[in-house]
Amino acid sequence: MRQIIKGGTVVTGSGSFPADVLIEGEKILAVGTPSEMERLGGEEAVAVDAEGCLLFPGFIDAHTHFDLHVAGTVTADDFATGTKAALRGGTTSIIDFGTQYPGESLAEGLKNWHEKADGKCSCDYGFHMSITEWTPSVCEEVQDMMDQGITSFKLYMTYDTQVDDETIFKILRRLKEVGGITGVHCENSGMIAALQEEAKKAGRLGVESHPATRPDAAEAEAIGRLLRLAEVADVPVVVVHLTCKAGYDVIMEARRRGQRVYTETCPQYLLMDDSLYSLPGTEGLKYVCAPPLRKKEDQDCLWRALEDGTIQTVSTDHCSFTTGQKLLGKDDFTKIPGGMPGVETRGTLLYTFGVDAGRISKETMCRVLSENPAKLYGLYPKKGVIAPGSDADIVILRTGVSDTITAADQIQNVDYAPFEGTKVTGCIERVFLRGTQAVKDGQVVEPGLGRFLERGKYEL
Ligand code: DUC
Ligand code: ZN
Repeated sequence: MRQIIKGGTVVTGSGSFPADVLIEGEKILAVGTPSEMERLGGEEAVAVDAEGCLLFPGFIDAHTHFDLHVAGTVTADDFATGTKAALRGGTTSIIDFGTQYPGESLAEGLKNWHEKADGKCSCDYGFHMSITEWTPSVCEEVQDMMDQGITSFKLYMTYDTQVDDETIFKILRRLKEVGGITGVHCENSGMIAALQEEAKKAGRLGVESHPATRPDAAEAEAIGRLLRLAEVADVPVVVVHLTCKAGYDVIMEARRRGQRVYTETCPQYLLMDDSLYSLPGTEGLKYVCAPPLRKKEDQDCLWRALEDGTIQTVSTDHCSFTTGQKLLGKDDFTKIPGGMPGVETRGTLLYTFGVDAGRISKETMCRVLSENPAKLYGLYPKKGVIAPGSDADIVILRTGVSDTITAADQIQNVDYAPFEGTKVTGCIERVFLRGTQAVKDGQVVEPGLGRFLERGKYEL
């Protein structure tokens, strides 16, 4: 079947222009003026009106945690609800974190994640693999992962999934051999453990102790250590969910030494600050994530870095828990399951508070949500660009509207919305997933079409 999206403005990472988009089956056939489309037989195609709208390549969220066991509970969103919510928010591909649980091989971890996801997804999906135990056989398996489309990995410097410096270095060396890349959760776990012990001894068990025991220095120190390890191992790395200026400065210093460092941040770190942990009652628990929310100055730094290209991607770190689950830690802040929902609102938030507010251009929005993650995670140019031959993953975003984010209206399987009551000025009107109009008038009309992503090596 042929379809034509008419009258919109096509946004790319390097410029925007009015154009019609002709789709044949799952692919984009042509992008051009109405007369060019006519020459290609666009007249006979099913027309979709996008007059006055921006057309973005389907957004890619390279940081989700669906169906993950955390702190004695399981995330509220599984792959069914999570990817449906993602799709509604304009995200046509997610990359979740498959995890090697204690005693498992990477193959077992991957098998578990396929079982959780296969047949349930509403958008395309892939996995990074979190390596938590390093043995000679795991070292061998890294190549098998690469061969199966798992071309990116994840390491934690904190939590019970953490790996020590020697292990990080060995893994980085191995990734250099196979051409893989890893994202790293950077926080100094020893400093955090000692601060948590102090807070508990002093009876400071409330949620305010969460940011106090995970200071920005803990993040900056771990970033610095990682980057020195990566310098000697001679490989690029990805610093995931950067929250603060202190960490940003360390990354810039490494780049000045000549290192290749990729950086991701998330909407919550751009738009929320640590005053939320002082809300009355148990409200503050909803905003517990790690690293924690920071200060206004940190947000300003992150926004500037997005626009000047020194931060390359915005993902969500979607890791959702209901308010009931959050209450597991009401008497002890170390027991609050960490993470927030966000997969449904990333695009409209970035448009409203980024593009419409004049902080970033729409081309930057395209780069950080689509083009750069596609390149970094081996999906480009199949994904990440509206161009002939690419998958017809297209977001039709209507601007100049007024909408309000509410929990009552969301697909995310959570009874609260972190951005409850926030007014947005753009809405995701339609979303095409490989040529199928899967979202119409803001509602998912074709769920369950997600397919496992074929990924190559990083190319950013
Ligand atoms: N941070 C969170 O808050 N939750 C899940 C994982 C992470 O890094
Ligand atoms: Zn995460």
